Amino acid sequence: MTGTLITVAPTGAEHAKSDVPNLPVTLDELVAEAVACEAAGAGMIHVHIRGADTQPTLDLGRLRETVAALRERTNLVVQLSTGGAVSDPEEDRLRVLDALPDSASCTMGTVNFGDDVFMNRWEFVVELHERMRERGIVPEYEIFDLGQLASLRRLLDEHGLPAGGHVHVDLVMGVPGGMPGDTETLVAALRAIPEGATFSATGIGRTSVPVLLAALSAGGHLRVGMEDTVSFARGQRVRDNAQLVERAAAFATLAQRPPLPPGEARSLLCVANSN
Ligand code: KMH
Ligand code: ZN
Repeated sequence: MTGTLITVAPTGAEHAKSDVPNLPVTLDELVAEAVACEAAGAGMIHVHIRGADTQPTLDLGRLRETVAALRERTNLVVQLSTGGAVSDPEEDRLRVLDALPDSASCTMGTVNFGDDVFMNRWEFVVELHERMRERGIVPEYEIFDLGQLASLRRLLDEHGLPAGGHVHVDLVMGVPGGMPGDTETLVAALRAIPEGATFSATGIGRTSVPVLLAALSAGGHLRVGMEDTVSFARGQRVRDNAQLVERAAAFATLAQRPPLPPGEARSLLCVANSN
């Protein structure tokens, strides 16, 4: 069994800087967190960016600048979110790919998302998949509910393998409206994952640690970060993203599957070397 890929998702699109003052929202804050997270054991970074007003943005110039800065200061696999915020239009989400990251997220279906709806129409998902392959960008298929794994199989059957030829799935568990973040659901998801695929998992909020332990025990990889949880333990706010990566790395090491450095993360995901 290989080591553990730890992906850090440091910012997300949901938390407000006013509520979470240590959320990295400027480019300098993001790069500093990325450097610290790489030192703590992260191999990949899942990036949402913010504008000068601290609100989520998909501005292409800023995205390009962010990819360049992360490549200059870290060796992390740089994954841009094409999910954005629930209010982002499809054309803006597709344009993210023109920033040419190593990897990008591709959510496999529409899901209720708290009080909102995270829209991912079938034709849109196919367009993301095709455009990523044209650009040599390796997708991470984001799964918020079990039926989305059937959609992933359909996508691969009808439209072929992604860039790099390897399929990597991220189970995003515990979103209100999506699948619960527990061991039973993770095991059910594993039955439906395409053969030969690797997977990581993350649990939102208080499901973070249970999902981490379940994923590790099932041979999976891990995603952690303030996009998914801003609470480290009951009554204790997260110090920074590196604190979450350190904890994941410690659990992975105890499980005899230490963190994969970025070079090995690239091999696992079949991401070409960009540095
Ligand atoms: N912010 C969520 C609406 C992704 O990054 O691809 C979507 C999301 C998934 O975070
Ligand atoms: Zn995201």
